[in-house]
Amino acid sequence: MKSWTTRPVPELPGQMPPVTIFDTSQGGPATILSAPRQSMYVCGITPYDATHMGHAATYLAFDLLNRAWRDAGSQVDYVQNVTDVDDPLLERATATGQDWRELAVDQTDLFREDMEALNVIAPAHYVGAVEAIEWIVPEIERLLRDGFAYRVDGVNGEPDGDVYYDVAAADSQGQDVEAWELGTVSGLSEEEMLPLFAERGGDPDRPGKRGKLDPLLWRVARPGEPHWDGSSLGDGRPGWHIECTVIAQRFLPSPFTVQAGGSDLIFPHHEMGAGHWYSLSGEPMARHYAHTGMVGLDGAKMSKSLGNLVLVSSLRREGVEPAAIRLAVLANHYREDWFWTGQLLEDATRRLAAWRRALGSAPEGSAGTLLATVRERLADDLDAPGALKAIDGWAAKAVEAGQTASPADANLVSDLVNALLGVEL
Ligand code: 5CA
Ligand code: ZN
Repeated sequence: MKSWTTRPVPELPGQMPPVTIFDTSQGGPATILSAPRQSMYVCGITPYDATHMGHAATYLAFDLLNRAWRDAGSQVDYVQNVTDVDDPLLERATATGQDWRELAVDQTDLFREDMEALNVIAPAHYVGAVEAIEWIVPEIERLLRDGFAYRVDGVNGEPDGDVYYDVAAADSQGQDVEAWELGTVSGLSEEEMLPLFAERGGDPDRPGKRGKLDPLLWRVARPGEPHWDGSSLGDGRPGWHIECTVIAQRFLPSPFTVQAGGSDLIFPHHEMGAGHWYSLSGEPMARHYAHTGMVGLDGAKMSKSLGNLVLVSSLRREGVEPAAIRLAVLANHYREDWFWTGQLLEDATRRLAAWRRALGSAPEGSAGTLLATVRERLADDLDAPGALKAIDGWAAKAVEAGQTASPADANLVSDLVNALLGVEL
């Protein structure tokens, strides 16, 4: 599927130190080894509604990592999916009487526009679930052959043949530190997993399953549901976790550097994806697993199902400058859960104006120190709020200094804010 256009990223003198990031599977900070190539998969949208501030915050957080790696001189292999067929999308299309394909295309187009407006570096591979089905089918067949998956008979008029992942068969029970076992990514106990599994698309009580936490790999065709040729699996459509696993596997090395998304994806999505990957390859999926906090509005998680949304596209239509939206989001640390407010946007707009004003009186020799501080803040678990404060400090001093404008320093500050934070002054 087509990606979006990346705006030019200025080159800076010197380079970013190695980045430390909070790794969910390690339960603490981990330093990402420097390497000529880094690779990242960020779970993409399910396109049944427009991009809200929560989605934006997740993609902006990992855009900082992408920018940090590039500044460290690495090439970044970045892949993102679009879950362009799944239950919530089909349910929304049925409820509104729209064709599900049209809904997905419209919302994906809008997402690309939002990402471009927010100056998010585009993934090299932006891949839809539908276009990945032909790659997914043979992988599910392989899981069946290797004893990591099984077919379930239908009850109550349901068709036979849905395929599930056999968690117990795949769980290597600590035989090798690199191997996957249930809990490798999330660190959760089975008691903690069960309610999350049911809440987040799983079907713990489906009759015929071997284990309650076994996730769906292939759903055979039901009347009125879209379906594709599944070869020996029969017509149907893929489960959610195998979708991301196979797309990542197709375009990224094994293991790749960072598997990323919102904290709502830690379990079951990234847990099961890592299991699928290990069962298919005998290697860990990713070196690190990184997750953003949840953004809320008026006391609840912002979500399409609750309908409490602030949309990037609505703010843009109201004439809000995308750079201000970007700064409003970056004023929060990516791992925190936080609430969107109008105040955040007002503060960001003021901050943007203050930074722009300060460029006119950039003190001679001030930009190099600021560059080092911003790099140091971002290398420390993507501390964007700390980076913003450092730039505020610089701007306040510049305004105090008054007349001593240095165009070279102004240029470097403008370049570093653009290259590292994605904000054009
Ligand atoms: N298509 C799947 C991932 S494969 C999905 O979760 N789609 S989504 O549209 O629901 O979310 C897209 C991305 O935004 C995911 O990485 C998700 O973790 C993140 N996300 C969703 N809601 C929020 C929120 N309120 N705050 C922060 N991130 C969020
Ligand atoms: Zn995903």
